[in-house]
Amino acid sequence: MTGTPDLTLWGVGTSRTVRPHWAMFELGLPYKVKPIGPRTGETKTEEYTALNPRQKVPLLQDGDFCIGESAAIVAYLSSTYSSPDRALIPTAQRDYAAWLEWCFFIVTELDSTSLYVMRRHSANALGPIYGIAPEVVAKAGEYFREQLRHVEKALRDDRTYLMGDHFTSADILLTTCLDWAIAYGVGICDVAQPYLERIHQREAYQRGTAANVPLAPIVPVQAKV
Ligand SMILES: N[C@@H](CCC(=O)N[C@@H](CS)C(=O)NCC(=O)O)C(=O)O
Repeated sequence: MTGTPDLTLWGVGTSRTVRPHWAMFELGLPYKVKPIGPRTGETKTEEYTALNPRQKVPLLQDGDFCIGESAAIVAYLSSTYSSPDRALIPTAQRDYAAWLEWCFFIVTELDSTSLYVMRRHSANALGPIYGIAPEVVAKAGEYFREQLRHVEKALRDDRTYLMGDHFTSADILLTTCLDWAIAYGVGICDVAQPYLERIHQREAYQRGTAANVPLAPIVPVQAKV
């Protein structure tokens, strides 16, 4: 890749939007931010819908190319803009496959099937829209803890990062889920604590989370997310 990329990232304020912000800082990429928030109506405008018919954040524009889905954006940035000094993705074929396995595991088992289900059905989150269901919330929390055993096993081998000594974008996805779980009061496994502390000290994490803060508090104006 030659020249300075023309990157614009849409979306702030959620556990999904923080992922690409953080990846930008890990990769040392300059980018513009369109700080639109969820449930504000800003994802439903004509301009935004033309870019992202799914009307969700985050969304990345790289020149005339658009890509949505936080994990896909992070994977795209990792494969397009990693350099020998700053690489967020393994290159050896089997390491790449293992990285992919972690990424899918995190976004399906930890995010969509567990934490997002909790968010969807909690009285103090999206429950008023999708249905308040305390039993579902409790079961989803239990499921999260159960799935976390796989992470626990991986980190127990004295690994600095999920895949060993090398920080990859799978760590970005995992950390956002662990932060999210803590915010929801779901306990995380003991070995994840020092892991999280290590990651929280990364400058790119701190800058990415700062960049993800909305300019003004998000005021929901519509029903669906
Ligand atoms: N799987 C998607 C989920 C994106 C998503 O659901 N975004 C929500 C906020 S977390 C959204 O933009 N909802 C539309 C809206 O609220 O206007 C991803 O990881 O990017």
